Amino acid sequence: PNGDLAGSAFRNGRRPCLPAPSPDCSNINLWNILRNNIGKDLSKVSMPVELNEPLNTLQHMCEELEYTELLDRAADTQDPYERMAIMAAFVISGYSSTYYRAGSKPFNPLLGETYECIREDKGMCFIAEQVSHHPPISACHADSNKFTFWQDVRWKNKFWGKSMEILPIGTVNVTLPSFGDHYEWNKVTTCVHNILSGRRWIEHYGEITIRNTKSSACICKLTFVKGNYWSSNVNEVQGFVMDQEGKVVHRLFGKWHEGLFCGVPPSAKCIWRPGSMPTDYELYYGFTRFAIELNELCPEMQDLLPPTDARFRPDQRYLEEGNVEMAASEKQRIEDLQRARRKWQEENDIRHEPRFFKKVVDANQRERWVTNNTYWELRKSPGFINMENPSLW
Ligand code: PIF
Repeated sequence: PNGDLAGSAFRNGRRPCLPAPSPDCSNINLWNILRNNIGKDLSKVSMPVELNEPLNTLQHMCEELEYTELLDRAADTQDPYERMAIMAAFVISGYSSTYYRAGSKPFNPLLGETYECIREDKGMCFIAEQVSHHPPISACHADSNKFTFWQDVRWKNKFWGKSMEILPIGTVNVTLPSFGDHYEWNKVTTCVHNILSGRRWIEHYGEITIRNTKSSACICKLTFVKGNYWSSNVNEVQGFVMDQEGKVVHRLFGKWHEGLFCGVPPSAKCIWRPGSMPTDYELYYGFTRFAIELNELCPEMQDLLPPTDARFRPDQRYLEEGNVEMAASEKQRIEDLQRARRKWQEENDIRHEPRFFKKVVDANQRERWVTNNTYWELRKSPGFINMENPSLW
């Protein structure tokens, strides 16, 4: 086989497609839901499962790691300016999978829900946990020989009638031990257009600054240009790598769904381009190949994963299998269970403690969630199957 689909499916044995196409959700009246909840924080409204895709926000954070080969490349790049340009490509690549994803939203994980992802092919291990329910906060951490990646994500929603803005709060971090670098950056605003009618589409806009907190040799500024549906600058990204004196060393331009170039056209060099989409992706939630693989539950993993892993969440699994009725009733049942747990904890004055992440206060007095480094140790010994685990569903 010479198609890269067949090649990678063979090489790592991962599934090449979802078990069922996305269900038809044209009967969902989003307008009614939104009208009945005007002025309310939408994260406190239980949404019909038909609006969801069979991935949750923890798995979404993992999707930002589809192009870790860029981090590997950065870790092997001597020149700090070039290294920063590759970091910029990595930052932008994290948005590429959202291009075909305006149709649905991820599952909101239950408090204490986890997700692990081991990618031998990428040399990476990822772990995430939902550390807060209201407001929803997801924390994650990924290790590799070449880099460490972590972030915690919180959103604010702004509903504008025709569109909805998602304003992320938080900092993304990457360290490259080979150079002692610690990169930090913010995320841009995401806007879902035509929420109520017409063809939904996603836009990202705003500025990102990438800093290396361990060296002031250079910084990178990126602008995700706010366009409109008709203009050609849709999804455009522009930016530059600047040295200590403020002199531009590299110019960057491209589109977050198409690729990033460094230099000045026509001699600019392409630093990153997204992979091809799988066949019939429109029928399958617009998932990339990487996204398709995220919720796969291989038999040999069953006994190794904690029972809180998203792969065991029944409503999400039913939706993935195309069984919307069961997905809907299970979502309701699981949410009720969570409400009962919350009530019990409140009555007994118990505060929820995340299992694999701890809260720290950073240099800017902001609360951050970072790994407590217990997940992989416990997985190895005694093994989650030999431990007491929270039962979420
Ligand atoms: C439920 O989550 P939903 C609600 O939080 C509900 O309040 C809670 O009950 P409780 C339930 O336990 C939850 O399951 C609502 C909300 C969740 C996110 C963040 O899954 C992701 O039913 C946002 O959904 C990314 O959804 C959006 O928040 C990307 O999942 C597009 O706010 C939203 C999203 C708004 C949907 C607009 C549709 C666009 C396609 O009693 O415990 O409070």
